[in-house]
Amino acid sequence: LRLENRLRQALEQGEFELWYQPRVRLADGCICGAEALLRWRHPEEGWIGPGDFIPVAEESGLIVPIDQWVLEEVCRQNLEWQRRGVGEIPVAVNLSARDFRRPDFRDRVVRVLDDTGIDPRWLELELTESVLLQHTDEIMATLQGLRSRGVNFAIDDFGTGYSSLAYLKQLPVSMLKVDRSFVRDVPGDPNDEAIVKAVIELGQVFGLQVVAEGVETEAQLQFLCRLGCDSVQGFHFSRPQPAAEFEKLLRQRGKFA
Ligand code: G
Ligand code: G
Ligand code: MN
Ligand code: NA
Repeated sequence: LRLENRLRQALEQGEFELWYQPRVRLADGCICGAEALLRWRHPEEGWIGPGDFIPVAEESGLIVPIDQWVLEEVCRQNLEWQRRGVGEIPVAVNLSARDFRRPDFRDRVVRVLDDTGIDPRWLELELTESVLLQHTDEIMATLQGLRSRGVNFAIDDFGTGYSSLAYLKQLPVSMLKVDRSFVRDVPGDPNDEAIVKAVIELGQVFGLQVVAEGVETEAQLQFLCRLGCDSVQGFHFSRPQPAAEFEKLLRQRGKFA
């Protein structure tokens, strides 16, 4: 079976699962958010990560129904955590450029919000800079429409694409996520140190939260604290976890000391 057909079947048969990685606020060490990351539980091959199937899903357009499922599942799961008193945190969803280019994208997100009844402040949508390269007016209207409903946006992998400062000023985004390629060699690499510092300052100038990704060491953490980064994600705190494991983390270690 071609991968494309197999992916369609995987969606129909419920073989996708979301794992959650905490985002930790540096001011107090609390878990202040999570990012949902897609995994495929393949009956024969075991867990398959998004790197191995997202490109085909994007090419074929299947990413649209897959990400629709992701949005619904994230809202459902987050509401369940809220109802059971586990905690209230915003959960971020990764979206592809193709999602944003669909004319019905905004209506579909609004429908998920209305159907689940979740407060939109608990949903964050991650977009990459590639989203902004085409159909800028339409994309801007979509972002503004959802922002006016209370949905927050983050620019993912920030620094690796083509963000112009002119866009950044106009875009209704509230968060920049520093790509982990820039975090890997700090402290130490003077270029990466300068880039991370510049993104944090950019965030401060534009009133945007800055999240550093891929934090694996105490030295990276200290460096980011010193520069005034708002929050971090990375293996130093936690790998992405299945929902039940993430729930334990939220209950037991709502705080990383
Ligand atoms: O989980 P991992 O680090 O392997 O993710 C690799 C890439 O897959 C990341 O760039 C991430 O943005 C993307 N990705 C993960 N989950 C989803 C998803 O639900 N939808 C889309 N469109 N991309 C995702
Ligand atoms: O592009 P995006 O930022 O959505 O990618 C998230 C990916 O980064 C996920 O596949 C996740 O598993 C991975 N990731 C998260 N934290 C770390 C980390 O500390 N180190 C490395 N190498 N990868 C990480
Ligand atoms: Mn992401
Ligand atoms: Na990223």
